[in-house]
Amino acid sequence: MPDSYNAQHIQILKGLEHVRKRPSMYIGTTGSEGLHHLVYEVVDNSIDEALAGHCTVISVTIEKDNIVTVKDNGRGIPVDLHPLEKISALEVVMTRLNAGGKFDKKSYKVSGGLHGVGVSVVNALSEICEVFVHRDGKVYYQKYKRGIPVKDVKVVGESKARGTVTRFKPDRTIFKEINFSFDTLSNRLRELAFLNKGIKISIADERKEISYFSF
Ligand code: 0RA
Repeated sequence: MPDSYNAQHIQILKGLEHVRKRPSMYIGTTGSEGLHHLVYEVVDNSIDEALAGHCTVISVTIEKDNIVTVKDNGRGIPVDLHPLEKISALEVVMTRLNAGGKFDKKSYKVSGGLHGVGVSVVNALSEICEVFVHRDGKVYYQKYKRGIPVKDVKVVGESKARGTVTRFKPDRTIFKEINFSFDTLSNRLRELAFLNKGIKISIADERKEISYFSF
């Protein structure tokens, strides 16, 4: 159904465009708070997976150039092809507003205080975003520029592990500054670790010599 695919595709582009035009509607500010909110949004998805009983470890790494990687050992975002739309569920989650990580959101949002706007908003506000899904013995991968997939989801390797790795670089044309604060992020993650006992949460800062915390 190429027509409906096109209609769907246009809706997705419109959604991403709206996020980029009115970012504060989705993340509050384009200052430091909004910037850090991107990380919380991604981490929240992993916490949801932990609350569903499938994830025990979450790690956050601030890489050089203010690229953030969030890794969890959950089931991995589903990658199966949508029967009608013929695109991967991963692509749907990453590009469609409100698709979120979970299809039933209400029961999961316990991890605290955020709008829960979904990872597609983070994707739309990132210059580059990449997702690696370890599932069914394989590593699935997709890359996005400003929220738009560069290619279809593809298998890039084999893996015995399970989980999701989301790596993103905030778009400096959207944010006033893209410098992440290790203190701000580690304080928030410490709180999340306290609120969600049983999940191992850690943060590393590769911009400096060595800064690493585990909660
Ligand atoms: C939807 C369904 C399933 C897992 C997830 C979403 C999921 C999302 C995120 C986001 C970050 N980490 C995540 N881990 C899992 C369950 C799929 C299944 O039934 O196997």
